Order: sequence, then structure tokens, then C-alpha cells
Amino acid sequence: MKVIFITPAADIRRNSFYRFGGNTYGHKNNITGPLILGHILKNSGCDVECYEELYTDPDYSKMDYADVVCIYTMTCNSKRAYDIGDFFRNEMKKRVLIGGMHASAMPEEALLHADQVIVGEGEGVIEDVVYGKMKDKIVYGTPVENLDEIPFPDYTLLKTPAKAANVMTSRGCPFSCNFCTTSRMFYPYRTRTPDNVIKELEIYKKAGFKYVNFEDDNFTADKKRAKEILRKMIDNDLVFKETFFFGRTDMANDEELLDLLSRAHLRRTLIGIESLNQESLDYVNKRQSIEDIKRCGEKLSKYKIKIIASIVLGLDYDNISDIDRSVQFCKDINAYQLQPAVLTPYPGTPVFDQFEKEGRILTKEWEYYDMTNVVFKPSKISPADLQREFFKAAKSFYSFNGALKILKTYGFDAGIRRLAFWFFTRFGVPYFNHLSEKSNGNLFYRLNHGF
Ligand code: B12
Ligand code: SF4
Repeated sequence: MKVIFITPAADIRRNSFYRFGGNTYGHKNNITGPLILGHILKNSGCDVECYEELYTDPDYSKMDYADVVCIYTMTCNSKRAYDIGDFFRNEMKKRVLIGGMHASAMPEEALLHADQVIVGEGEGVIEDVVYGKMKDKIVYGTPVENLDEIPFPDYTLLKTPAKAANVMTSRGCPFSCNFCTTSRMFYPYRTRTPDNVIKELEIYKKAGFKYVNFEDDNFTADKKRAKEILRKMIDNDLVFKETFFFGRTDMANDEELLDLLSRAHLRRTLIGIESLNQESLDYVNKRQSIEDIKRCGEKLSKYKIKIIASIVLGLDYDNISDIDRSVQFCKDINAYQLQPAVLTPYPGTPVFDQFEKEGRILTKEWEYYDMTNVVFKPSKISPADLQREFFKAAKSFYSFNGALKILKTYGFDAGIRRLAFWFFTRFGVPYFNHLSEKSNGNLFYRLNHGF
């Protein structure tokens, strides 16, 4: 049986300008789910191909050979996923399965574009669904109990480019911030043993990957286990050129951990700073103090770990000056990158339920749910001002002088990348102003003139 997996990208992410910008942001990489499920199906005798739309446009009209088409969804690419689903079902007469983050929160909606929808983790059910043994329209997967028992992502199935291999050493997170989707989709928090992770890294080393990303939602949640993995990486010569990971400010309380992270080349980390307003941190249930954030900034620079500082814009207790303060703080700690994220009420999260109840959701056009657009009514700022703040934050952080500083500290490649950000972020506010006066139904116009 021939099975095709597709990871769609929203329309805006498939234009050349965006793809060029994406390339300056990081190394090409892929979500692991389709490569794991594909591996399970390959082991059962299927012929599997996986495609990822972020970097190239596969020609679906030539895929008449497929028996089953499996499509992943996150919220912002769900419209594109549904279009692909409709194309394969209606034009190519193929069987379509849909799964992933968004379909798991909105299975009835996804079912309008698929023959079957799988909710949650797919490992336990994918074979039975593909071979027609489970016929329910909506199939509920159960969380994998022992993550060491599932196959590794199989990159030989991937027909589109990947420069970095993504590794999930755990699933979920022991915390439960109110805007977070993953700690709910992947529940409860589970970990793999260090030896199992090392076996996977050996494969990527042999395959010639220079970069690896630890895409765990919170790699350092269990510090003892993280340290064990890092020691084994160092001892077994499994250190890559650079390994990205998602961390949390609490990792700065453990200097032995920071030293190991640095020695194992886990030297680029995304940290959820979220806000410098303690009321906001408490409101999102972050369980993090301003002191934790400050200590983290200092300690990580001591160990040469680059911080990608993520701040959330539009929290209920934040006003414009709180946002400006957060951006200034990220500059002060010389963060390597800033990731301003507009608060996004993803279906399935408490913040979605709250805003829905309060009538504050402005639109359910899911393609705008990508953390760069305002899709709800903030409590202290107007929607248009919040949108403008997003572009202003990026512009103010990515200054020309900041780029020179990064060039001096981290070298040529990092400096050039930063200069590209400086260039792109100049256009944000004019772009918003231009679209917000163009009455063609675009989101920015509606944010400015009302829905
Ligand atoms: C790697 C990653 C990326 C990579 C690659 C993504 C890509 N090519 O699209 C990069 C960095 C490029 C990226 C970009 C973005 N990402 Co991203 N990303 C991830 C991350 C960290 C890991 C994915 C992963 O491997 N998960 C682990 C595996 C085991 O899970 P899985 O892939 O979901 O697969 C399981 C199930 O979903 C299911 N399943 C999966 N596919 C299918 C298909 C079928 C048919 C079936 C039946 C089942 C099924 O079974 C699998 C096994 O259990 C997730 C967080 C997370 N924990 O998932 C965020 C995440 C998916 N990203 C997110 C977002 C918002 C984005 C961006 C919009 C960010 C931005 N502003 O630019 C973009 C959008 C990109 C796009 N495609 O349009 C959000 C999505 C939230 C939501 N509810 O929609 C997440 C959840 C992170 C978060 N903030 O919470 N991302
Ligand atoms: S710490 Fe990060 S991964 Fe964990 S619940 Fe909060 S936002 Fe989600």
C-alpha cells in the first residue's frame, strides 16, 4: 500500500519572500510525527513518502499512485490542510486521513475534509486505521506509555529538504500555562531514557546531519535526566555543530547543567520570558518570577548559550509600556533573537475557552492563528495598537547597532543573519499601515476599522 504524509504550510508561508526570510531564521527542519507514523507503516509493509510544504511545493497532481493520504494540521495551516484534503478526495478520489494538533482540538471540523480523523497521538492506531481495521470516523489515539518502544523518525521517507534533525526526548511538559497547546495535546508529561535518545543521535551522526534540534517543549524539565543525556553525548562524541532546544528560566539555577549544555553544544535556546509584569506571569500560570528571568539572562551569557527570547504580547494585565519594558529587557540581556508572539487563543486551551465565553474572539479564520496576528480583543490595548506593537517590538529589537554587536560576539554568520532581520523588520509598521487602510477585507483593515 502506498501512503503519503503531507505537512502543509499556510498560504503566506509558501511565497518566495517568506521562504527566503524563513531560511535566514533557522535550518530547514520538520515535525517528527509523520516520520514516526510513516516508520510504523513502513515496518508493516507500506511504501511511504513524506512531504513538507514549508520549503518546496510538491506536485500533488502527480501523486495518483497514492492509496492513502495522511495530512497533519496545526491551527494556522488547517485551512491549507483542508484544501489539500478536498483536492485528494474530490479530484483524485483518494482516501484521506487528517490528524495533528488542530484536528485533535476540532475533529468534527476536520472530518468535513477527510474520511477519518485521528485525535491525539497516532502511534497506537495508525496501522489499524490505514489497513481499515478501525472504521470509526473519529478515532481516538491514546498517549504512548513507553516512548522508548516507538520507532525513531525515519528521515529516509522525507522527500523534501531537511538540514537539521528534530529529536523529541520527551513529550509534554509538567507545567500548564493557560495559552499552551502542547502540554495539553501531549499529556501526561513523559520522557525517554538517555540511552534511547543516544541511539537516535547515533543515526543522525552517521547520516551526516550537522545540526540537531531538541524540540521537546521543555528539555530541561527533568534536570537530572537532561544532564545524563548531555554527559552521554559528550562521552560518545555525539556533539553536533549546534543543537537548539526549548528551555525554561529555571535551568539557570543549576550551573552544572549550564556547563554540560554548553559543552554538548546546546548553545541556542528559546526561553519563554513572556512578560516582565509579575501579574501577567501569574495570570498565565507561568510559575516564574522576574528574578528567575533576570538570573537566567546573566547565567546563560556566562556559558555562551544564545537566548531566543520569547515574549507574549497582549496578556490581560499588560499595557503598551509593559510590552516596551519586556523588549528593552531582551535588548539589555543581549538576547540573540527576539520572538515576539501575539497571544493566540488556540482551540483546546483555557485561554480560548475564556475568550470565547467573554465574546472576545474576533475571528476564527484559522490561517491568522500563527502568533503574528491579533485575533482577539485585548483587555488593555486596542486590537490595532497591539498589532502595531508586534511590528514595533521586532523593529526596535533588531537595530543595526544590535546586529554589529551580535557580529562581534557570535561571528560572521550570526551577524549576517541579524542584519537580515534588521532589514526585514524595517517594513513591518509601514506594511501594517498600508494594509490597514486597504478595504479589501484583510485582517489589518478590520483590526483598524472594526469587524
Ligand atoms: C518542529 C516544530 C516546528 C518546525 C517545523 C514545523 C513544520 N514543518 O511545519 C518549525 C520551526 C519550522 C515550526 C514552525 C511553526 N510552528 Co511549530 N512546532 C514544532 C514543534 C516544536 C515540534 C513538532 C513535533 O515534532 N512534535 C512531536 C510529534 C511527536 O508530534 P506531532 O508531529 O504533532 O505528531 C503526532 C500527532 O500530532 C499525530 N499526527 C501528526 N501528524 C499526523 C497525521 C495524521 C494523518 C495522523 C492521523 C496523525 C498525525 O501523531 C503524531 C505522533 O503522536 C511543535 C510543538 C510540539 N510539541 O508538537 C511546534 C508547533 C506545532 N508549532 C506551532 C506553531 C504556532 C508554529 C508556527 C506558526 C510558528 C511561527 N509563528 O512561525 C510555524 C508554522 C509552520 C507551518 N507549517 O505553517 C504550534 C502550533 C499550535 C497550534 N495549535 O496550532 C506548536 C504546537 C508549538 C506551540 N507554540 O505550541 N514548527
Ligand atoms: S512551560 Fe512552556 S511548554 Fe510548559 S506549559 Fe508553559 S508554555 Fe507550555
